[in-house]
Amino acid sequence: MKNHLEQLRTQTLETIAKAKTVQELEALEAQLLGKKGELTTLLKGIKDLTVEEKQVVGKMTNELKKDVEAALLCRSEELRSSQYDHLKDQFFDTSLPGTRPHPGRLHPLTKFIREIEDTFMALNFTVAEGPEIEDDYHNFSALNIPEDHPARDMQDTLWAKHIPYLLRTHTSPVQIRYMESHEPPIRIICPGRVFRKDDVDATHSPMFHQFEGLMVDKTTNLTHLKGILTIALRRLIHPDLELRFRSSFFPFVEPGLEVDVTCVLCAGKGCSVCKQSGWLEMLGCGMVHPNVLKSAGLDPNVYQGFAFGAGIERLLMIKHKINDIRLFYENDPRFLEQFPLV
Ligand code: 2NL
Repeated sequence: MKNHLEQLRTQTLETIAKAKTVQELEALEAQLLGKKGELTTLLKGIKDLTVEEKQVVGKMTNELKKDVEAALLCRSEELRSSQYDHLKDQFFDTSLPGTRPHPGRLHPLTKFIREIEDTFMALNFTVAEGPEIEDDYHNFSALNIPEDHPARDMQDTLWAKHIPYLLRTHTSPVQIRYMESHEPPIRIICPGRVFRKDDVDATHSPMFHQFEGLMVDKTTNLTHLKGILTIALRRLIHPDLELRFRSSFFPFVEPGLEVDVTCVLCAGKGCSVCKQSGWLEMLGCGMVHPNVLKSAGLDPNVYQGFAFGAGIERLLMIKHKINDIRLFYENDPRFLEQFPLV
């Protein structure tokens, strides 16, 4: 028995010292000290020995167990500390700066559209959307645009193969459809893509973005229009903007107005962008023409409303001094990365 224990000790300690991986060592530990392990069984057997045997063999077995545990721990530390030895001759300078993160961000147009929506939602407006492929009734006729108006021209509008369908030239048809299906009071904002048969240059693109707004109720009037636009443009472009309303003409409004704002670049002093006038043209607006209300199923003797429309790229170009509309569609990171992340 003594011999057997001596042999077991030599063998076991040697096997432990030779273990090559932590996993191998863990398997060995289970095999020796686990529930049915070799040493566990020996220790359990001690109680059946005679008193004299217990004194010698019992003591030896307990010592063996202690030594085996110590050897396992020792080898395990050795293995753990040497597992990165192969990296020792690879110099790693922990003082070097990390790789700069390169996160994506919202496109400036997407971001501005969300700002427009947030601004008008804070004023109790709802965002309305509609089809980009329209019929000539909702895009032209319902808006009091006569059959012979130049806007309907083959030269200005992208007509589908199957007339009367076309790519909407403004987002007004969304507002017509909204009036057809909703009772006043109406307060909506309609941002979206619009299409014109234009050749590309620094200020033109056959696809661009527009937002229109519409408010209809029994007493809605020009003072409401002026108040809403002042609050919205100051929040969207610059808090110090002053607005100037000028008479103008659009077939779908009467009276029609154009809104100028003080030039954000020179604060109204006069520069090359505002052509020394101190004013920039921002949007068109007016009181909804009675014919338009009638077309959309509203009685112009009961209801009145205001509407406005603006080009989103144009507003952003003014706000950020951008001189070429094509920059919005080319997605050159050198352009996009100049806009803030959030
Ligand atoms: C501009 C001018 C404008 C409207 C759009 C509108 C819509 C309905 C009824 C009446 Cl449903 N008017 N929209 C009114 C005035 C001007 O846009 O220059 N946009 C870029």
